[in-house]
Amino acid sequence: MHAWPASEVPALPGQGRDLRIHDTATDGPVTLDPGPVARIYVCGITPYDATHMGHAATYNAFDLVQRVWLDTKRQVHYVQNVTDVDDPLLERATRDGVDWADLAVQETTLFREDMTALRMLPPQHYIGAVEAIPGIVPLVERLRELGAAYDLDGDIYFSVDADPHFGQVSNLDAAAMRVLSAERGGDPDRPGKKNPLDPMLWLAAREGEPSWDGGTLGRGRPGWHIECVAIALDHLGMTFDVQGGGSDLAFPHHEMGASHAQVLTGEFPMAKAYVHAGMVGLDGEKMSKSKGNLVFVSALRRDGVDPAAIRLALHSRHYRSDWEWTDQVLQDAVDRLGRWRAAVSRPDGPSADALVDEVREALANDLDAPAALAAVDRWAARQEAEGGTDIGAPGLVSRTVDALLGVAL
Ligand code: 5CA
Ligand code: ZN
Repeated sequence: MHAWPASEVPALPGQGRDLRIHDTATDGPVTLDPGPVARIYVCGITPYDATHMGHAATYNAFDLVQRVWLDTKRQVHYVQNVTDVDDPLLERATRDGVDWADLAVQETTLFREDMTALRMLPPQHYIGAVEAIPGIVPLVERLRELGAAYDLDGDIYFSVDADPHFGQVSNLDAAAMRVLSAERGGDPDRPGKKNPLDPMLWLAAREGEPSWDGGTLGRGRPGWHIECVAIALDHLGMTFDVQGGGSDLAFPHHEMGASHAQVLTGEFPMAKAYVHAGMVGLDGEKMSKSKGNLVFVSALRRDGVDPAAIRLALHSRHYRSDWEWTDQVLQDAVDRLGRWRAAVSRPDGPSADALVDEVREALANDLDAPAALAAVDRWAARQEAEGGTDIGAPGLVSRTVDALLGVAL
């Protein structure tokens, strides 16, 4: 499918910094050294109830990853999926009495509009699960040939015991994995499974649900994890730089995906860093489609909130922390945007050469966007208090904020 239009990223003077980022698998920082083309896969939405502030915060983090790389004059090869067929989407369509495919199209369209308004860089490949099915089927067949998949009443499961590295993304014990599996789309209690954690690769066609021709697999539809693996391997290959998503994807989704890919290719690891954003909450609970406690980007836009202010609000919390969306978070961002715009609209100001380095340094240090905001705040405060004579400074600040933070002043 098509993605959304890219906003331009201005080039900055001087040298960009290599990204040091927290990797869930090693539970520590890694300094990534991608080649001339950095490769990143970010899990996309399941298209219903998009785009809430939790989604936006997660995509914001991975937009920053790309901006840091682009600032080092690398190209970025970015792939994102859309889970446009899966249990939660079908359940929502049934609940609301709408066609599941129409719901997916409508919500994906809204997501594109929100991403465009927020100036999030688009993926080069934006791929739906449905369009990936022809690539998924041979992978499941291959896993069966390798003895890493088995049939259970027509459904096909992946055997987690086939991967010697299973468990090395999330580093959880078996009991914790079992709990999360049940909570997040797995079926650990289904009788007949070899290992309760084994995830579904291919679901045999069910009455009243969409299904596709799966060749030797029979009619059915793909499991969730193999969807992302097929798309990632097809467009990025193995051992790409970053696999990204919210922290709720570390297990089972990224754990299972890594195992599928590692068994399929015999290579390890699938990604050099597994990067996870914290969960955004509202009124003390994780913002989630199933709970319905959602603040939508589109609703704020309709209320006349400047998307640049939404973007600054997202930057105001570190991507790895769990945080609460409140009206005050947004109000602070609106105020900050006003101060920054006033500061750059003057014909001259204090030198901004050091500021470029401070913002670069902050973002290269595990995407410390709050520190980057603080650096710009200091420049804006100096501008307001004493001004300056550097006629290039306001423009340089604008370009820095645009290139590295995705905010047009
Ligand atoms: N389609 C799958 C990934 S393949 C999926 O998880 N879709 S989603 O629509 O449920 O979530 C899309 C992204 O937003 C995921 O990375 C998820 O971790 C993230 N996300 C969902 N809720 C929140 C939240 N409250 N805070 C932060 N990120 C969230
Ligand atoms: Zn995914």
